[in-house]
Amino acid sequence: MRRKRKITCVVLILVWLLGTLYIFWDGMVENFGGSNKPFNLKSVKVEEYLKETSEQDVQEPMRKHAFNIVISNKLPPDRSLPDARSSRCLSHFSSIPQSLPTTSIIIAFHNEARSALLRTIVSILKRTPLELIAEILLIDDFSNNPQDGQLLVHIPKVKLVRNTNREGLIRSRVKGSKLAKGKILTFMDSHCEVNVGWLQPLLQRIIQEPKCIVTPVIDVIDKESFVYTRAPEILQGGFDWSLNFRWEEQPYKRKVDEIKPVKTPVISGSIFSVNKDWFDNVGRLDTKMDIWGGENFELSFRTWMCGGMMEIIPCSRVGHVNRKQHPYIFPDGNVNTYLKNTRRTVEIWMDEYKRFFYAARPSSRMQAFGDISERRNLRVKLHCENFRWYLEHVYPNLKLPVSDELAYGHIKQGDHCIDLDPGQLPVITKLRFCSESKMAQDWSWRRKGIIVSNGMCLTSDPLVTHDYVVVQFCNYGDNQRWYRHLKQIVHESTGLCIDSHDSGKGLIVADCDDSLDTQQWEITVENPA
Ligand code: LR7
Ligand code: MN
Repeated sequence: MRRKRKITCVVLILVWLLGTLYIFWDGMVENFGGSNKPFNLKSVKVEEYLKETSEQDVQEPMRKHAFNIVISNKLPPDRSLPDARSSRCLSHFSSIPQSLPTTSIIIAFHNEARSALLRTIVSILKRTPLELIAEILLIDDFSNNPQDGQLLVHIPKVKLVRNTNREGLIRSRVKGSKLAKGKILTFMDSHCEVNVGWLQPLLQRIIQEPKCIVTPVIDVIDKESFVYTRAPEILQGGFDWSLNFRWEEQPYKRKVDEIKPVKTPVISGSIFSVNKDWFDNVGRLDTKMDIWGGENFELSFRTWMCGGMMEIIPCSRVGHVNRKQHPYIFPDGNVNTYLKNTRRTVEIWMDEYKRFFYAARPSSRMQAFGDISERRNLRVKLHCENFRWYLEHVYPNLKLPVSDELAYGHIKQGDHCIDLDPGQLPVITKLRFCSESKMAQDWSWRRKGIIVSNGMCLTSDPLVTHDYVVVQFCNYGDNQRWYRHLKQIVHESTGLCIDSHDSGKGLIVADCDDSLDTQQWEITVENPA
């Protein structure tokens, strides 16, 4: 009997000790780099806000939100998270200067689960020094129930704007960016949980590099269990030629420093911080894109090509609920919308490399993508580099697809390109000012020797077309085969060279003479790897 009591006593003391230790440790971790004025959950009227879990939700917990709503509703809004950073971030953090700028945190949402949205906000208030938050700007993208946002406005820092129509995530974020008061903008999905000390490393990096768009490591909150799992910090964002986003190893082999910022060719898009002035200057997001998709590529290409950069900051971590389906309706259909947005990106930024996207997704050619002239003008105004520069300098490990092309793109002399007017075949080729958007100037030189634009072949036929270089239906005959000699383009059967000296009339073939400027041709991409 006495022995039993003694054991109970020891067990109780042990439990108490462990409990105290846990609370102490948890508090230490949570407050490290967190708010110096602890956030009080009582200021949020949680019970008023959270909805009862309905019988239908219990039956089909994944149906409404594509994540488990029953589990989400059960978790406390201020749940603790494991500190996912490398331990070396702690010493790094202690050297962060005191004066950091404030940020507006912009959260667009459409019919988000209340428990998930609330947890996003509470996690921010709990793990961020309040003086660094200018505001938490909620953009309600015309959710069915206006109260989803309205009931949150009494929470410290929270402001709400409600769209009067469904605008989609892209226009909603741009709207938020225009209203924002902070020097830095931080965009975030409505089902995230920020981790300890997440914000300071992002802000600090932007102070050092004002044109750098930064993202945290995006940890994974499981859509079924809501378990928080740390993601590896050494990965960069990449893509294949269908423009599917993927995580991949960094290209260099040397030992990676796990707390150093990682340059990334693209960002995933759900969470990022950016200097507001730079964001405004570089063209925010493409507001002609609808609902969801593609905007992270457009932003990434534009940022890199127009003088900025993008990095993943390993000491900053934010969890995001990854899911497989969209839980909301796309008024024009999700495939159409995704393809429209992606085609805009491709047509605005990818120059002659767009051929690889269309080869990977032939059906996308049928998708209308609207007017892109404003975005093209922006590209000119900002003196952006071309896509080839991007591939060489930012994403050298993206392999070009295997193809039978020896060269492709513009065939040019200075700023003039081989071009043609539509008309009855054969059509005489001309030299015109180069233009990225003219399909007729886009040539593909195949291994067989043919040079093709729009399915027509460059042809010289002394008997029929005299000296003129024309385009004709492809017949793969001798008259349609060419080879490269230095910078000249030589007609295989006659040994004559394409020459532009009579450029008013059109391009001709003439005796090859390497000293003539009118026979020197540059091609945008030669011998692709
Ligand atoms: O019409 C809409 N209006 C909105 O306000 C549609 C959506 N939204 C809101 C929505 O409530 C959410 O807060 O926009 C936010 C993003 O929508 P999600 O969560 O449905 O998108 P996602 O997580 O599948 O989206 C990824 O791709 C998007 C492309 O447009 C965005 O860039 C997301 O931020 C991005 N998330 C990730 O990249 C996570 C990592 C993926 C990997 C690998
Ligand atoms: Mn999301």
